[in-house]
Amino acid sequence: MFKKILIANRGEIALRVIRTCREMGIQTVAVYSTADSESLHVKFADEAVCIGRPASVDSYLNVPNIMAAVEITNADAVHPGYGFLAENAKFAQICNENGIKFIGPTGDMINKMGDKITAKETMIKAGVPVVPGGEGLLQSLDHAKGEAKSIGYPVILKATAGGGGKGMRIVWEESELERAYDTAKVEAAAAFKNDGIYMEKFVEEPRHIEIQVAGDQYGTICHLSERDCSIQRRHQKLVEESPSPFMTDELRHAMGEAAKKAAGAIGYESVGTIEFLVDKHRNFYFMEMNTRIQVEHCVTEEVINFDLIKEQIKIAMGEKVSGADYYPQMHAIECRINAEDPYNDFRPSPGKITNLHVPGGHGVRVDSHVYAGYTIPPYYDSMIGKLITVARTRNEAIDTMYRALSEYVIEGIKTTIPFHLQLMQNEDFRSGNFNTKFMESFVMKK
Ligand code: MV4
Repeated sequence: MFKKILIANRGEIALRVIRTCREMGIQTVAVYSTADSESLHVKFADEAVCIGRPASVDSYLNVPNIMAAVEITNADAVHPGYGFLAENAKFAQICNENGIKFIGPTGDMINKMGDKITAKETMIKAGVPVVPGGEGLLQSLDHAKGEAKSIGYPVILKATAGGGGKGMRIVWEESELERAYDTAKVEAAAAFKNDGIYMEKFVEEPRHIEIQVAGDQYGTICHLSERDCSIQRRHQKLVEESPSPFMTDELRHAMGEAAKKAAGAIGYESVGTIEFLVDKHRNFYFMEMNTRIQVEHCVTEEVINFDLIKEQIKIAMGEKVSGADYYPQMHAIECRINAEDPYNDFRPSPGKITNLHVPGGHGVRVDSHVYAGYTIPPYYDSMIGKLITVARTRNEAIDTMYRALSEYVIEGIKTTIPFHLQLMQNEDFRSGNFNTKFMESFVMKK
């Protein structure tokens, strides 16, 4: 049904979408900023339109410019990728109102999950477990004190317009509450133009395990099992895998059913992800929903042998999902290759790639938009590629990852490859003994 898709994104995800469109016989339009004219997504698309200056607000976030590119190329759908406009309800609405299909959920679904208190209330009504704590906005410091007393310390303050860890404050005892309350409110107002904050019990040393879901416009939702994303640093994921080493068949079933209920509660249409916190007793709690395709979708693709971008496009074209759930048949691990210096606090390291050798061989997948001679611009995310390995067992996937990382040559810039090499040899990582605090105590060996 779609003849031409405009990809409102850049980098590896733009390339990822172009590849699937090619296989489906769909024409592609790339958009690019003046900093990205030499980028591979521009070269690989059937057409390309420059949409503005390097700063994201002038190009990849500039809705009028993107809509103009849609109009001049006569595209009939927009794929937003992740980041940028992927969870912008207004953009989704503008596309759909102009007869351009936004490949994702409706603006209304994005809004229902975008406000965290609304999302939490929806989950409670749907019977999805949420972290115990206050329902609704905190009205005053006294209100916060009362709630914290009944929840029991430690508690966490979160911005209702937040997400992804921005503007959170952990409070260990009442003496810290006033300061935390004030700063959380000021930060939320500055970051999200909405100073609404709420309180939850602070779950200590949780794992971050998310469930991939896919829903169609006929109300059918299936789950595609989990990804473990506990290896993160400052809310940036570094490694993701499926299945989770912490998972049991019973927990997967319970989380899968909860994820379907969560998506079903808003009549979700498209591919999406329900994020859960999982404590050491395997209690799980809804955290938030990502109403987009995610960076780490590839590990799910590898363990269930399924093209999630193709599924997302087919759902947008009005096709049905299968109705069956999907279970991991393999083990996959993804290492994010960032232009950052792991020996120097993961400081960004943009610049020219002078020499490049990409790993290959059995069980190795590389999703990347860079090439020898390419200059990584300093304006955007530092991720320059994803290395994914797949094998029958976790140990084998780790061994393949170590081998592939050892083959990878990227010269001219610093990358996270040395970090991943050390992680693959780390005893706690190898034994699956980790949670979201893992990176707080990880130190690079010289
Ligand atoms: C929490 C939590 C502990 N208890 N909520 C971080 C991202 C945002 N989505 C919510 N986050 C957390 N919420 C309660 N009640 C701990 C985190 C958290 C975290 C979660 C997932 C992955 C990494 C994390 C790192 C620090 C804190």
